[in-house]
Amino acid sequence: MFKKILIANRGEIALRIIRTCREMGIKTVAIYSTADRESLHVRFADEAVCIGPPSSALSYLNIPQIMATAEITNADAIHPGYGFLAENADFAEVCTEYGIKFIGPSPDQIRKMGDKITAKDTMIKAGVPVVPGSDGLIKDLKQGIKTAKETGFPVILKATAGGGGKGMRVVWDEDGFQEAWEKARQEAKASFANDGIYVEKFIEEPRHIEIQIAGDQQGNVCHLSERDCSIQRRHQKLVEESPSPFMTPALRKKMGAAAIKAGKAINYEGVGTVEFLVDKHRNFYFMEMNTRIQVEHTVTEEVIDHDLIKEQIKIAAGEPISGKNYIPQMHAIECRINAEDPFNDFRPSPGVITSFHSSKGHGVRVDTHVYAGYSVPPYYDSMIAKLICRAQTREECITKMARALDEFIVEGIKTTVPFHQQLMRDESFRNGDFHTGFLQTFEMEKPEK
Ligand code: MV4
Repeated sequence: MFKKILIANRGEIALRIIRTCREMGIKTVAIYSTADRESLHVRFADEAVCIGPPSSALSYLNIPQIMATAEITNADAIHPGYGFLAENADFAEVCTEYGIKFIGPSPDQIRKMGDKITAKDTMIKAGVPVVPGSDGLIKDLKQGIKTAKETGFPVILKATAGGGGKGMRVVWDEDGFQEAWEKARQEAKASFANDGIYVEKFIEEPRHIEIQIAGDQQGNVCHLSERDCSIQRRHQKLVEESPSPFMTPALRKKMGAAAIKAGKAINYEGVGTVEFLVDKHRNFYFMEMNTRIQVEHTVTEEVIDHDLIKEQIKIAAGEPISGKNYIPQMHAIECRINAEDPFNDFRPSPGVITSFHSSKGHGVRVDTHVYAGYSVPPYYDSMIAKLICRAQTREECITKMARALDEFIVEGIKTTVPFHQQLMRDESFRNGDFHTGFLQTFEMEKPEK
């Protein structure tokens, strides 16, 4: 087992990793930017090294600086968390060159899933269902229109280097194709320095349901059931839950088997997530694979009662997984508490938290790095806490979440708490009747004063 892990991240996930390391008897090294001096991950790690100024490019993305810190502190592994360098194949490669274990998949596995056409092609070969569309990249406008007509409108244009919605364009008919094609290429080029585009049939009102998997160095892959992440705003998830209210035992069996096929196809090592679009007839299609621990891993932890960070570390150290699939035994929901103003188009709201009280009580979990007096820096992701509730049934879980939100107090900055309070009372949400477009029509009720 590792003796010392450097955590190449910040915020709640850095703290989350430190907690598991502590329980496993592994020492931790935190890295931090000058903007994060007062963050709890700095205080709770065994060692902490300031690695640069606030800008991510000069701190949390600064590979030479991070590797130098790992060497100086004698870390034998690096945990990348999510975001920052978590899906950077070059970083994983550098770690290997330094003889430091990257806690996650191999550079090759990251690359295979990072390029969306390569990923899709790998899935087709593995027998995982994908959305019908072009066979690889579209070369020019003429071929694009031809493919779109063969696929049948509406279609969606996607960037092969994309993910998370950037460079995507929906096209409803032949007349709209040229403009969408040009815009998608421009956006992809500007965002990813890669203007490769492919075409897919546009699935209307899909749900986003993802399957958590784990694979070990011995070649075993298992699934840990699903999370429903359909409640998103501009491709930012706000609420995740497990099990999905749309799931059936038969669908879980099929999607679980498909996710395992996906993992086995790339010899996947580590925990990862296979994302699917699910249409109203419960047809499901591979969308992308995330080769990292995700923000919402906590809902899975709650329903199967396993520490997924511990699982990651054990796999990285060469220990085999149990090999059995896990089915939710409870219901869990996560609300992302962001420093954003939900009454003002979710505008970021950084600044000093003057008062802070997090929800407590039976079935309530709060993962956060903030406290009263903490100043939320404007430089990074706006998520300041994750509120996770667990109960026997979905209905009880929603009731518990509403109660927990009512006692979540943050003063000094605006947060997404009021949004979640209103969502938990929404009839369609309560009925599990929603898809990825749900928040486009959800209207926030303004406060009276
Ligand atoms: C789609 C789709 C409909 N049809 N692909 C959005 C992010 C990127 N991962 C893929 N996305 C979508 N791909 C086809 N063929 C609809 C979306 C989509 C979406 C997916 C998941 C969660 C939220 C979404 C919001 C808008 C569009």
